[in-house]
Amino acid sequence: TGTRLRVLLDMDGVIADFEGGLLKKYRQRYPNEPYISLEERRGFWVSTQYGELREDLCDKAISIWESKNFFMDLDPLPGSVEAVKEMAKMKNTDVFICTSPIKHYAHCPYEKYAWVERHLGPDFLEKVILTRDKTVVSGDILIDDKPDILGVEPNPSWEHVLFTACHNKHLPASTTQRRLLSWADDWRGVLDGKR
Ligand code: BVP
Repeated sequence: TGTRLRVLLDMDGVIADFEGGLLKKYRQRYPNEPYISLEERRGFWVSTQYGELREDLCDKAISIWESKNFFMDLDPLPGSVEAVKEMAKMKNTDVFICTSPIKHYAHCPYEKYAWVERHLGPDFLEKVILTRDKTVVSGDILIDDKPDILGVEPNPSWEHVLFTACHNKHLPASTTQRRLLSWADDWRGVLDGKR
């Protein structure tokens, strides 16, 4: 067991296309309101950037991901499902999906499980970790598109590998934080670097 590699995979922005799903449903619901294209996205919090565009657009953006079927209907990001399934079959490798549900809990937690079952299969339900604090979860690697992952544990066991997303691709290259550019990038190499 000590020789096994434990990989934690974020869901929104890494496996599931949260940004694409938000923009699509926002434009459907508010066709006459301004929006932020994926090219123009900056900063992790979509709601903050919409609020900067116009004050009332913050709540309008939030209304989209608080709606029923928002999380269920997210498309997988290109190559994610294939990569996750292959990773989970690798020797000496334990894969978990580590995702933060929104606090409006009416739909999101249920739909995250349903999404995993639908796209990754029922066996993956064993691997779902819902937490608002990823620093208390132990692992060797956390692949996540959020640049700053903070919580009560100041020294998490995992190395955070930043998954490139529309909102973080303009950030200056870090000397300390490794990146995975997409699922077409060398994710096997990232894992091998920790074995
Ligand atoms: O479930 C997503 C949506 C929500 O935060 C969660 C991010 O989880 P991880 O990817 O870190 O696991 N979320 C919420 C807001 C604003 C709330 Br007010 C947002 O702007 N972006 C966002 O992703």
